[in-house]
Amino acid sequence: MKLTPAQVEEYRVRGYVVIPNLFTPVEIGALNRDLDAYLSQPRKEIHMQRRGSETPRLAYAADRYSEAFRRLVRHPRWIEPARKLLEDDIYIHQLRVNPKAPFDGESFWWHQDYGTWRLEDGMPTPRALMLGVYLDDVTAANGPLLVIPGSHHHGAIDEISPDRNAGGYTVADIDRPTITRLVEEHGIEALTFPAGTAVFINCNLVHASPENLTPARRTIVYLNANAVSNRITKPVRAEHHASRDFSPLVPLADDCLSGAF
Ligand SMILES: O=C(O)CCC(=O)C(=O)O
Repeated sequence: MKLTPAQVEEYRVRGYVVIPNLFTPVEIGALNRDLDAYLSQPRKEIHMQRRGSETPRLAYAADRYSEAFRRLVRHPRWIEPARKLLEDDIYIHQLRVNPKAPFDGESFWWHQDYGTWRLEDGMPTPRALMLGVYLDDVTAANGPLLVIPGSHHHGAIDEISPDRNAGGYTVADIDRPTITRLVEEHGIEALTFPAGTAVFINCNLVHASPENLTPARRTIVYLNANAVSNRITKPVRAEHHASRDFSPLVPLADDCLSGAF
């Protein structure tokens, strides 16, 4: 899969580009089957909504336990475009599933993912991206990803209060005056798309998401890729938050997720 010049330009200008139907229903089905099994396991990589809760908020490193996710990480349909956008070979800094739970899936405050990676992991520059792959239909009601288009042009924002109690990981929450200024300048868009959609997102794009008020799960998996020349300098967090495997991803065949395995 090759991005067109117009898609690359859209990513540069708006900070994200949406690729409809990047993955087929069969491929999404394979991922969802493994995800159900993974989420039912007691794993240290699965963070609950809050202490005492049994509702998963974020599940990291599904590729350690699932062949489908292992193949997704090595899928050529996203590796080629990600290499193009980052102008380098890439490795996975972090693989994170957000299975926003029916009725109970809570919100995420406005932040940049690079805010955390810079602060916690010593990632030198924002030559990293998030690929959001929609495993469910994402609607206005089930807690869609909200983005401030163009906000990545403001660079890494310093007006943050790192929330280190956000269930075992850190979210670099941005303050209200800054969000107000950014929204006045750029507006807000809700990224509502069907399952199978993928969105390449600049790691400095300011984003948030509201709670899921519906009876169905809203799952997005984020493949957070870093340029190999931009490896982290402060490898102190757990490996599932900040990988130490900096070897370039080698793509598998295009049918790796759709055939028998
Ligand atoms: O998937 C979502 O609802 C947003 C999650 C998010 O912003 C994050 O995990 O950084």
